[in-house]
Amino acid sequence: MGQTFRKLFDTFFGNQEMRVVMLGLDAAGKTTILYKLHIGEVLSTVPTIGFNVEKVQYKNVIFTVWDVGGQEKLRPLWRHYFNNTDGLIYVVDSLDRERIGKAKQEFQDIIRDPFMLNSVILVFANKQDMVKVHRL
Ligand SMILES: Nc1nc2c(ncn2[C@@H]2O[C@H](COP(=O)(O)OP(=O)(O)OP(=O)(O)O)[C@@H](O)[C@H]2O)c(=O)[nH]1
Ligand SMILES: [Mg+2]
Repeated sequence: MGQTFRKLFDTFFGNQEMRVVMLGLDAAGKTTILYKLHIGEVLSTVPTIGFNVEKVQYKNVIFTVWDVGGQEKLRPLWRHYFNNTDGLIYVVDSLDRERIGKAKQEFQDIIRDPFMLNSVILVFANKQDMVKVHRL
């Protein structure tokens, strides 16, 4: 009885874990977002070769967030991060009009992958501060 209750309690109130992968073209702002989520600050970044991974807790959910380098030569490696992914954050540089078609194509390739079919998706239109500056 005690154990059953414990299991029920964990299901509703215990920490849940979710694996999230953050993708997008190079310089979209993935690493900046990761560290803003993780430590609450905007750090200066360098292009990611490989990946960064951090745990971020929100209420009773612990998100393991994988931030993968977005340079063209690194994109074929993205698919190695798809298995067991609960969520995709796809980051787009809102100012990068020239590459919006490329960003769309890469996004479609990701969401068509069989490993991503059950993944929750967030498309994050980043650099909104600069969009406002450009409108002035
Ligand atoms: N103005 C502005 N600049 C941003 C924003 N987010 C990121 N940046 C800048 O954009 C540049 C690239 O940011 P990163 O976070 O390194 O980009 P990334 O997507 O991780 O790039 P890769 O690692 O190459 O895939 C940096 O100079 C950031 O400071 C934003 O919301 N507004
Ligand atoms: Mg990066």
